[in-house]
Amino acid sequence: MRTQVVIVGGGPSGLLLGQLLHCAGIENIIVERQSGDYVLGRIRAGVLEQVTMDLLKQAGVDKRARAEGLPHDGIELLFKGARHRIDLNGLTGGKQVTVYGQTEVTHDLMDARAAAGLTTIYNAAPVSLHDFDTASPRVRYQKDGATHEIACDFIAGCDGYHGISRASVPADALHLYEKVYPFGWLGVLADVPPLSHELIYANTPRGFALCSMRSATRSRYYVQVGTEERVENWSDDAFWNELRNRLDPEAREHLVTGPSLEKSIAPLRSFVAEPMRFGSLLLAGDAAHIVPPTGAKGLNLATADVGYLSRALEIFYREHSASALDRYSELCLRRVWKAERFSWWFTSLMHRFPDNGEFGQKIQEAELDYLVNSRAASTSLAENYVGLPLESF
Ligand code: RFL
Ligand code: PHB
Repeated sequence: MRTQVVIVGGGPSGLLLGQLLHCAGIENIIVERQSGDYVLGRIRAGVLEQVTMDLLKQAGVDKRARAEGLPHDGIELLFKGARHRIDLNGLTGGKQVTVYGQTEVTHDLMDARAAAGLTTIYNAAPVSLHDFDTASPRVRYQKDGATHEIACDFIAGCDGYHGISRASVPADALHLYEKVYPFGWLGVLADVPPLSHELIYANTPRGFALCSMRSATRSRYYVQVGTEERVENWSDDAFWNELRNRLDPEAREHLVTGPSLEKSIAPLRSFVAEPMRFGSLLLAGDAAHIVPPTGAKGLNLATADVGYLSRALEIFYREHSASALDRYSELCLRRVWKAERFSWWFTSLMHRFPDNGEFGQKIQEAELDYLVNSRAASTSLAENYVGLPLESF
C-alpha cells in the first residue's frame, strides 16, 4: 500500500488533519489502535475556540457544531462564596467560545471521512514507524493476525500522549518538559439541565470545582480530588454532595442531580516535547504536548497544530517547497508554550495545593480579587481563554 501521508491515531487531531488534507487534495490513511466506538466513548473536552470552529469550517464539518453548539460570551469565577463574571465577548472585541463536546466533533469528523470514502484502519495493533529519518518512511501494523505496511512521504503522529510516534523518536533527539500536579479531576456527565447558562470555575476551601455542560439537557461537572482517589470509591451521591459543598448558596439551590452517564478521574499534567518534527515524522496534538484542562486548551491546541500541518503539507505538494514544513515545529511551539503558560497559571490560581500554606492562600485570594476588578487582568484572561490567533507561514 502507498499513500502521501499516514496519520497514526484517529482521535480529533488525526481525523481533522485527514479531512483538511483531503480538502487540499492530499491522500491520507489513518491507522488507529482502537475501534471507532472506543474512540467515541472517551468523554473529554467541551469548549471550542473560534480558531477550532474556523478549522472545522475549512474541513467542511462545522454544520452541526454551528447548529447545536452553544455560543458562550462569558465565564464565571466563584471564590470566597461569590461569583464574578468575566465578559469574554466585551473584553475581546466580540469573540466567543462554543460549547460542543469532543465526542460530537469526533463523530462529525468520522461521518465526513466515511462519506468521502477515505480509509481508516481501526483495531490496528501494534503499529510501528520505520525510516522516518529518510524521505521514504513506512508504517507497519498488524490486523487480524496479518502484518501490513504502508509506504508514504510523511507520517503524522496524532496518537496522543501514550502513542507510539513520540516514543519512536530517539530519546536524545527530543527535549521533554514536564510538570505533574498533586491532584486530579473527578468528572461526571449526567442528563440534567446545566446549573447556569455559563461555565462556573470555583476556587473553594474544599478544592476546585467546574460546572460545565454539553447541551441544554446534559451537564458536565468536575471536582478536584487527590491523586490517590479511585473512581470506584465515588458513588453518584458522594460526587453530588461534594460538588454541592463547593458551590455558592444560590447555585447549590439550583443544582439538579441525576444518575451519572460517565464518571472518571483525569490526572493533571503539563508536558511539551521539542521539537515537533523529526525528519518525515511530524507530531501533533497530545502526542507532542499536554495541558491541565483548566484553560480548556487541550483539544484547541491539537486542532491548531493540524491547521498548521495541513497548510505546510499543502505548500509542500503545491509549491514544491519545504519551507513551511521547516517552520512547523517553531510556529506550533510558540503558540503551545503560551497555552501551557495560561493553563498552568489558571490551574495554579484555581486549585488548592497541599503545600500552599496560609501565605499561598492569601496570594491566591489577592490575585483573584485583582483579576475580577482590573480590566487589564480580566482582558488577559479573556484573550487567552477565547484563544490566541494562528500565525501564517
Ligand atoms: P487523543 O484524543 O488522545 O487521540 C489519539 C488517538 O491515537 C490512538 N492511538 C494509537 N493509534 C495507533 N497506534 C498507536 N500506537 C496508538 N496509540 C494511541 C488513540 O487510541 C486515540 O484514538 O489525542 P488528540 O487527537 O491529539 O486530541 C487531543 C485531545 O483529545 C486532548 O487534548 C483533550 O481531550 C485533552 N483533555 C481535555 N481537553 C480540554 O480542552 N478540556 C477537557 O475537559 C479535557 N479533558 C482531556 C480531558 C484529556 C484526557 N486524557 C488524555 C486522559 C480528559 C482526559 C481524561
Ligand atoms: C468540559 O466541559 O469538559 C470542560 C470545560 C472547560 C474546561 C475543562 C473541561 O476548562
